[in-house]
Amino acid sequence: MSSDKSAAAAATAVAVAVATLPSVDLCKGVNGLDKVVLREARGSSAEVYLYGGHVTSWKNDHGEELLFVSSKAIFKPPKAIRGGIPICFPQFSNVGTLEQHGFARNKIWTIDTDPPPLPTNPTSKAYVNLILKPSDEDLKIWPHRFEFRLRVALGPGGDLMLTSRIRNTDEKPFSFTFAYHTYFSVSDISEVRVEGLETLDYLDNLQNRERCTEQGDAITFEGEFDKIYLGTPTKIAIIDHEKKRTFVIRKDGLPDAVVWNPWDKKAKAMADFGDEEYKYMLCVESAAIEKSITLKPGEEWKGRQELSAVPSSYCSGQLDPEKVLQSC
Ligand code: TA6
Repeated sequence: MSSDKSAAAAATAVAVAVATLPSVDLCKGVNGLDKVVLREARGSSAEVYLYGGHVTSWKNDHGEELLFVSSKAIFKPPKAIRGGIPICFPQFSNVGTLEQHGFARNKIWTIDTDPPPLPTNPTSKAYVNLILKPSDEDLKIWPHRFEFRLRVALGPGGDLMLTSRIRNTDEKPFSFTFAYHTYFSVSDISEVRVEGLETLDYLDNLQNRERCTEQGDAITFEGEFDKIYLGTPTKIAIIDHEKKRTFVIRKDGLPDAVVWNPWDKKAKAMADFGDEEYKYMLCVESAAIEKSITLKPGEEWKGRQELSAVPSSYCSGQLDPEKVLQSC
């Protein structure tokens, strides 16, 4: 085929591809695990593995990766994928008798072809619905029947929305704790500030969950950090000065927020995490931990998180996340 013809064919292929954006593609990922790729017309994208209902990539319309996934992450059940957005359910951390962070993050989810309607942002066409139900094996570990519906959606502006709906399909009530354990990619952890958690009470995971009160300034990082902030505002901002980027987290039905960085020693102790990688990630997790959620038979809970990445020309001096939000 002459070069003119092949150039024409390539152009047509792109035109067709662009014409079919936004798009949702089911394909094979690492180790042949099924994943869904969401693409938006302006170029942003996201990837969700059916293994764990786990978002492993969120890119802006410049193709820049906004989430951290370790170069040593293991994409092989039953090990949870190190990075992206693991889902902690029905238990956060070791707050209970189950395995750390519960079992949802190491189960194979399925595509939900007929989900009940969910009032969403009509402009978001790039989304996928996943569902998790307990197997007989799971019921031996956690004897409660449930339906966990997860919608992952990419907005036209590149925002990433995760909406969880958990329904009690059993004959008796059950309680759970929950977190979107989001790993944000940052340029240099010592150059990052978190806004919106000032003066709040928190449980310090490094001090036997002792209850303390945060000081009045933005949070910065100079060592291992592992705190559960209680009753936070619905908006939190992560300001990455070096990248002139602000992540804005909006959350609903998730009163708490966990902030975690393992720093050097913990980093070395984790086999699926690079020794220096603690410098390039920060977990800020929308969560429901302090008060567990109890569902009676037939009841449903909803927990939603919306992530935006905005240029933060307003960072310096403009430390009020509200102003940052108004500006984006
Ligand atoms: O969310 C913070 C935390 O509970 C930390 O205490 C640390 O254990 C982290 O999660 C990672 O947990 P994982 O089980 O994924 O190694």
